[in-house]
Amino acid sequence: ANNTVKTAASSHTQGHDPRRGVGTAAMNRAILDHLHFTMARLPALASRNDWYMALSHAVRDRMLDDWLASLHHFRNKELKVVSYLSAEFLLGPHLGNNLINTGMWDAARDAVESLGLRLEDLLRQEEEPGLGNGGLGRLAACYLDSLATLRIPSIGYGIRYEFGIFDQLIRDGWQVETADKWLKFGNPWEICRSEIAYEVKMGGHTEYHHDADGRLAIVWLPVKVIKGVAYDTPIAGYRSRITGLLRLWKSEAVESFNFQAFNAGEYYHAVDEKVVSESITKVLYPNDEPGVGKLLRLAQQYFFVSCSLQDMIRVHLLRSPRLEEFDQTFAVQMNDTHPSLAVAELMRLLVDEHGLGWDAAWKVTRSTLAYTNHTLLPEALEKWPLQLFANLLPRHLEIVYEINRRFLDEVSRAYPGDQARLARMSLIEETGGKFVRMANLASVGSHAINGVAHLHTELLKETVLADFYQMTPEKFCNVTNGVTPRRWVLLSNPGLAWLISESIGEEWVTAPEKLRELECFASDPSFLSAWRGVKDANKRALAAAILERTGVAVDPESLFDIQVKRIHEYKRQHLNLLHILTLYHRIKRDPGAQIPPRTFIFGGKAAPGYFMAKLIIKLINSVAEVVNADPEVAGRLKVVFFPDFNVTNGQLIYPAADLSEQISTSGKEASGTGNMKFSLNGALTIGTLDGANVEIREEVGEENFFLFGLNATEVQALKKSGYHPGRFYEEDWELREAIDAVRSGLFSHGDAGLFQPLVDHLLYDDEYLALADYRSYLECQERVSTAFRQRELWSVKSVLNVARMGKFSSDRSIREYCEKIWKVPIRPPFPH
Ligand code: CR1
Repeated sequence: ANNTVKTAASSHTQGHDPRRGVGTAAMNRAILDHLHFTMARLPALASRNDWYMALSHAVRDRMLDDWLASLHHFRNKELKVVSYLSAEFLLGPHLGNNLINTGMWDAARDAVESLGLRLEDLLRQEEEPGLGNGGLGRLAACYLDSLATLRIPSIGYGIRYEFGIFDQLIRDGWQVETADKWLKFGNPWEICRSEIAYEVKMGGHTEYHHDADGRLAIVWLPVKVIKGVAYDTPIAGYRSRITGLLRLWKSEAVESFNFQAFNAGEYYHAVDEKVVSESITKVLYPNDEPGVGKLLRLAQQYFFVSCSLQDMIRVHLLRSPRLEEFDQTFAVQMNDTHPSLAVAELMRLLVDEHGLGWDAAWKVTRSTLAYTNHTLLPEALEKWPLQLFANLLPRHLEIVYEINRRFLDEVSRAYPGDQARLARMSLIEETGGKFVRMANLASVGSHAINGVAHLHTELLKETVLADFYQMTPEKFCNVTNGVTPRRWVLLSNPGLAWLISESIGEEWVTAPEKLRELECFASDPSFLSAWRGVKDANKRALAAAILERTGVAVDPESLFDIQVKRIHEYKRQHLNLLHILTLYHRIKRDPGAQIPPRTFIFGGKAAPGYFMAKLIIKLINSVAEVVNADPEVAGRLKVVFFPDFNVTNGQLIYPAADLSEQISTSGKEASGTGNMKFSLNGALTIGTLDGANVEIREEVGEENFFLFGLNATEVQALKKSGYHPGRFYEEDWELREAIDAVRSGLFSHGDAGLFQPLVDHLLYDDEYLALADYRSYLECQERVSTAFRQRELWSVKSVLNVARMGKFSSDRSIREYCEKIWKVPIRPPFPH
């Protein structure tokens, strides 16, 4: 495996500029210099982390020329800057990615080896910045990669959480959360810009005064002012000589000491202020859907939105004094509703602080902002209790009311007498408690609204945003998600990258439509055997990691059937379990059953307060314990829960999959992006017609995709007609057998009560129709098993999947955002 890494990376190292000192000797010198001057260590005493830090600093130094040149673009009046506002950026480790994208891999590896170390070991030293929960945050990170690669001036704005997404441990089969202290050994990739800092007001009340000219002046008198300090991280484009900017805000006290309190002798009280201020950016909320009424979360959202907009206005004023032209300088994308306070904050900054009239401010606000929706789950639509909102943001509430007053006037004019519609579209919900509806605020304040896959956008138009679609259909468009082939193939699957580049050249990395050229290799037996060789090596590497982390030995020859993603009922990890239980029973009943050996691998975190998701993790581990120890299925079935699924582990897992599980209830998964990562790495998909699965199947061909289950229309129809999961249980004896095994205590050392809540949920509610789709899923899995026995044919399908996945590069998504939403010209590719 070591050798593959070397060769694969080597083919992607041309094109660097020798002036920047990226030769091996220069790197060697630079590492030693940083060890000495930055880490203050002698080589003989240096820890692995010291070496990692020294190497990372040497690499960062070499990114600075491009970075400084790129930052210059922000001043160029001709270039519009894309500003991506996101509460989450799930970046994954920087070092390997930066080496790949800048073309310094070989030099770094050789330099490190000349110092008696191994690059692999130093790469493993990095604590990944887990500043996101799942797909939404990882999408933001893929988009930063593509923006830089496509040479589009861009800034990602977000929050520098001191603690990112928790680390997951498994104890006695249960998830246990531990704090993610990712900064404990220092972060060599960020640069603190102490002088780029803004004040953010919170709480208090507003007062109205008439100034000397008789004009109304609105003054917001806050109870608290917090300072946001910029921390900048360079984002290397792939060989583009452009380095994008990720600017994350850390909260601090405006004054570290409250001198009044200090003088009065209350030393501890004086420091309190600092503690409270710093708590704003302390920790990422680990939920993939919002919990209602968390004041600190609203404060986080406001804090980063305000810092970011103040920063953009500063940059704009360097170009032009006219804030009416702000939309010429920036295109601002709101990644879900988390940054949707931008609508009210930009209005406040323009009207209250910079003296624009309301109408001019509204025009520029709308034409600057755009909103991406990432979920249809009604419980995931953000809304803030009105009182809480009023207490933290009194001025913003006034602005929201004014936006709403004018907006509802428009609605009434368009739909006279339609009170129900007014109530639905209002920015304020008034049925049973008052709330501010953030999706409505985002929709009203944006010139463009997009969903993240074709089906999702259509459903958005029909359901959650139907009223907005009817009133302003021209605002709506779709941009199907994508993932970066740099991190997700080149870096994480060097063997496959090498084989592809050997066959069709390297252009696919930035022009993935070129992958189509692989189609003609799908009939070449020696190519197919090399293809299998790569997959087998990846499976062996994953098997070794599984053994190390879980103690379970798995057979790399078996079918690796993998489901990794957040644990959620709509994603239906429990449906996967029902299949496993059925296979288990079939083999026990009939030891001669023709079932090719399978290894079921799960991974994913559950929100700490989501009981049912945590119980599903416990059930996976409990089934694993029984199945893995049963001699009657030995060598035929294995079940593994891979702990702490994150970007680093994903890079090991996606390339090793034979089968990708994308089995959400149709209509519930907005897009999915793991589905793309698997398929791009040669896994075949078993999936429903949900999210981007629909488009993946269209691209790869229906004969290369295992489809099952109800579609979104059928799901809606079944629900409407009254769904009775108990009937499916009664009528399908194998389903009954599987569920009865769980409720019997077989997997809980006889404790029949342990999984009762899950069983009851399935039998009496089953919101996500697992029982309705069970039989179809099982039959589809049989087709998978049959197909897997014909290894040659399976490999052909695997090649065709990769060959036809070009559409799902995040470069294509970013180009679409540029054309449809941001109105930013696509620049010609950088000549390598
Ligand atoms: C969706 O659930 C999608 C990502 C990125 C998630 C997933 O299907 O791929 O967004 N949504 O678009 C989400 O996290 C808060 O909503």
